[in-house]
Amino acid sequence: MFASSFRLPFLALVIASIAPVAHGVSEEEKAFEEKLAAVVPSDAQYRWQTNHEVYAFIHFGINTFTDREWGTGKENPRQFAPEKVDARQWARTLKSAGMSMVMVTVKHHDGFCLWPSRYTEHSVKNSPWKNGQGDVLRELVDACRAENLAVGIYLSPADLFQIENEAGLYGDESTYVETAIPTDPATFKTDPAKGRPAPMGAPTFQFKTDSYNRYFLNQLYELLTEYGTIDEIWFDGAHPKRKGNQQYTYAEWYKLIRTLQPNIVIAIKGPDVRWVGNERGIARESEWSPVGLPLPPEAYNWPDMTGRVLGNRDNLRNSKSFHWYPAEADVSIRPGWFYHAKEDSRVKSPETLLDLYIKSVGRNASFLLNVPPNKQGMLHENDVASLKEFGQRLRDIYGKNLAAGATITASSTLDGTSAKAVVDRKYETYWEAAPWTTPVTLEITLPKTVTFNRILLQEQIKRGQRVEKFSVEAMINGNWRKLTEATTIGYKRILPIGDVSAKQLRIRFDEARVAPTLAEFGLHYDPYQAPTPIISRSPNGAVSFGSVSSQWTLRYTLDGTKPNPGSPEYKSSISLPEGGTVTVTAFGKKDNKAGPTTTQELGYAKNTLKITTGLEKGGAAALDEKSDTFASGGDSFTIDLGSSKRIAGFTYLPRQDGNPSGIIDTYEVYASDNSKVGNADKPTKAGRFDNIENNPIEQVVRFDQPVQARYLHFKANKILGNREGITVAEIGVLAK
Ligand code: FUL
Repeated sequence: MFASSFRLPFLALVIASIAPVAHGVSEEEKAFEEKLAAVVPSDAQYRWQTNHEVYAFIHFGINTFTDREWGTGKENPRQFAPEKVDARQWARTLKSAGMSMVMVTVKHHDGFCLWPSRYTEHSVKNSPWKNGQGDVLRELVDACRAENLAVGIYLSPADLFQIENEAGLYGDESTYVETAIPTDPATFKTDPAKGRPAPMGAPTFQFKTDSYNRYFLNQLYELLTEYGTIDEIWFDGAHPKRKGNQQYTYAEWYKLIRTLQPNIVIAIKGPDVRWVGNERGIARESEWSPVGLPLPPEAYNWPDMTGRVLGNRDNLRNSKSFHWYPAEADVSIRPGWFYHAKEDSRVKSPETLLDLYIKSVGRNASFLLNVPPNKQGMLHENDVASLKEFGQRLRDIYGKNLAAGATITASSTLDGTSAKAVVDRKYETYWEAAPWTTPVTLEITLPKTVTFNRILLQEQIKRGQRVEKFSVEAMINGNWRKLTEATTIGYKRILPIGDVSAKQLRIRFDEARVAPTLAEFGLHYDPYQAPTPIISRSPNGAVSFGSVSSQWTLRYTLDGTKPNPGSPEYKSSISLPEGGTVTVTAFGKKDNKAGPTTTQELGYAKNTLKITTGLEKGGAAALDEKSDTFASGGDSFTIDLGSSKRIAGFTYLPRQDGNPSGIIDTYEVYASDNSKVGNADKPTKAGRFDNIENNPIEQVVRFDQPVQARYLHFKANKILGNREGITVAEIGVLAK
């Protein structure tokens, strides 16, 4: 089964010996490189990076019960009604997936609190769960301590309850006054300078602040003084709604947080951990932890950094200051962040999770994987099964280093460091080349020939992040062959390649800031690689499944159930003019073991639909079954089905190029036999695509009941950005 030699499409023979190149670096550039190499993590960041690679997000709250992604703030606490909250089951499962921390949404944008805060009635206190005596955070903290897991907290700065309710504090235009934290809840509004007794030994604070920030600071105080050590706090930047020009007094928040929990990291809207820039769990190919800022860090308010390139030399040249700002890649195990029963069959497979592990942890980011509990307050069995298998495979693949026992020689070594350090399994120790000696090579001779398909490298981040360009070669049949090349390493880099068998390897560092450094080198083998089936469809309705290798069979169903080894085998494209729910699973030919599954809801064949009004620019692109093209224009559009047909709902794929402009946020849809919408018509469906800006996935909307109509009229009441009108990558009309 193991390939005896190397197979990659882009084989390149590399010159067998490397001639030393004079390093013509100007003094000015040297000084710049030294400055960049000196950007290093704080103690808290170092602790976080070295302890937390894969960890969990738990999105749980009112939305779990209303089946939404973003709430409204107008919910009733009585809607929070889990049958039980089995935090022990969450913690055990997450532990089995190899996770080290659990971060829970104690307050999401809707404002409902999962702990009994003294400063609001909009919390578990007034829910039927445990007759108002429960505290989700307490249960989670206890469960995590029992499983030796760290705890993180997501506290949403946006707060719809405080916006919508009459006595709400958010945007109430109150004045900034002397405030004691913790404030006496009885005099919160009348005498905020009056404090309440602090828990034993806890510091107290004096701030000058308005009522919403007072509320927020007091909640932070409760969370950071009553639940033991908290490792990470997460401030999201999203704002479903704004009011009264409410500002956040970040400097006060950070001061309170750092004083109460000196080892914590402040993530996203904070200086310690950077949002990777998407909600797909994927870091950049070149992910730099040192970034440049236009202001000194103390004066900065940490906007999202979503650019394709961050932190390379040219990007940093004009920066006012430099800052260690490592990336965290977040994604949900399901399409949404909160639990929705309809997504039970769309749980990411262990293969997909392993792939995301490489694209996050293996690209110098951490992997924050969301697993949402259901209405029972439990993790669903599909999520549990996938997580357990993921954890098992992580241990199998990365638990053992096939490069152990190797002999290493370096072409240049800084005094006091040693090439041996890269296989000593101690992250603290490292090898480093002498300054300005690139290209530098590390030659690795293994005790015996091994087969591998994952190459792992780690820089010692106390030395900053330095490597800018490197390649890995193997001696194959007497010649050095390049296996792969990349730019950054950072805390960890994993490079996936095809199977290679070799005994001698060479890492060639071509470019680095001052000098390359390496703490660990590993070779690993992933025997599980299974293809994730890709569903594609042509405009005439023919459906085909891609991504099969000869070792896998694809089997499918059309009724929403999971394929089994008896389901029909895919041989050639299937004609589905009316669409339906298509589910495909890859099965290993040898053992019939199920691999990843993909599922998609398809509507009428796109060539039976026509855009008759709106989307003036490239209207056909909305119906071309290509996700990378999009149509745009206007604030409404009409689809003609040709004749009156059954319509069960629609699908909307927002533009996929990373630019949110024109994405529909709030809509009305009218199904009608008239080619125009009349004034008296009522929408068949109206709503908001929650969180579509950050997570622009396909939206599937079903009508309350199927209708019979020839036209579907879409009206956007709110779109994101606003330069080119509505944008639509794909629109579909569901028959079933
Ligand atoms: C986003 C939020 O708006 C989502 O609801 C979710 O919490 C995600 C992790 O962050 O920006």
